[in-house]
Amino acid sequence: MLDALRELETKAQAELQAAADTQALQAWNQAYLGRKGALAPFFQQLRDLPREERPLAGQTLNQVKQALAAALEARQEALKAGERAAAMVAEAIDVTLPGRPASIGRLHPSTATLRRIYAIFAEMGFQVYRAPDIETDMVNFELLNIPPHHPARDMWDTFYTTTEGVLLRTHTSPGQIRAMREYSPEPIRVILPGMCYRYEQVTARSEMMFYQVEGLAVGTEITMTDLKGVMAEYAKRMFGEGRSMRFRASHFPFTEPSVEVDMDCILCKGQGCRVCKYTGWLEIAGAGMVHPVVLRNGGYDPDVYSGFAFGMGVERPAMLLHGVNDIRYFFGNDLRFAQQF
Ligand code: 2NL
Repeated sequence: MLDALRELETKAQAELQAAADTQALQAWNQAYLGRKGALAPFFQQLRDLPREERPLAGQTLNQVKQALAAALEARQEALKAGERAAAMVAEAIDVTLPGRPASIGRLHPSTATLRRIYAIFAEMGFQVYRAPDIETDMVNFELLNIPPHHPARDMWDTFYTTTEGVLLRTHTSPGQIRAMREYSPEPIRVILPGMCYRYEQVTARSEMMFYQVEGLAVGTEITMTDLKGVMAEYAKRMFGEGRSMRFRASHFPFTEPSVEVDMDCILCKGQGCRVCKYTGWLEIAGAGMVHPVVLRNGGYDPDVYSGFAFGMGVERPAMLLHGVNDIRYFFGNDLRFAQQF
């Protein structure tokens, strides 16, 4: 029996060293140490041995069993260490590689254009005034000399809230009323940027939401030549030297007289092309001298004070400068558009 045991141990040890993964180790454990393993019959045989042979045989049997169990544990540890070492090599990270740069984004094309406009007017002494997008009918229309049922309201139809008389502003002009009321009787020079809303068929040329910038100067010595100089300076700074200007008579309820401000077409230099509809001129703003009624609504005595005002879109100059032919790109949320700026 002792010889058979020794032989079994040698065989088991050899097989154990050959076992290459945890599965093989488990199989080995069952084959030798398990309840139905190769060692079990020896315990059976022990009982049948003559009394005097039993102690030595029992001792040896236990030694072999313990030796095999210890060898299994050692082999398990060795395998695990090997797996760890392999993983260290396979999953190694080069901590000296440079990191991936974080994407910091960029300004929306409308925002970038707005900021250029701020900078130009800031140098002419205009400060930026902010006003709410949600307005009252009173400030959006009535104080701007547009009474209920005035035909001009058709042009400025908008979105209404469920609260009577509260709506989304159709222009930034109501903010100018707020600026005048805050500063009168001090003279002011402000520009007022912001989103405006119109109940409008959306096309390549008109959106139902768009940015607008309005300018307003109120003081005791302000004339239409100031308006013309400011518009000419803006056109030059925004679109380049050598711009010519023209004023065409127009009408707004809140200015008198009112004009449309044109500059020579920057694409064809006044020769006539598709962009200027073969007129040689591009409209860049609506403007005029502040109507006396509006001056009074803002808190200024029209017999003492005068002022000029202008209003212009923001997407339009961006389209001209960057050759964009459809205003819907601006709020279409397509990054491929925004990333070109
Ligand atoms: C346009 C025309 C304009 C104004 C806006 C204004 C504001 C006050 C008083 C007088 Cl508080 N005028 N704003 C004046 C003339 C034209 O905008 O075509 N905008 C896109």
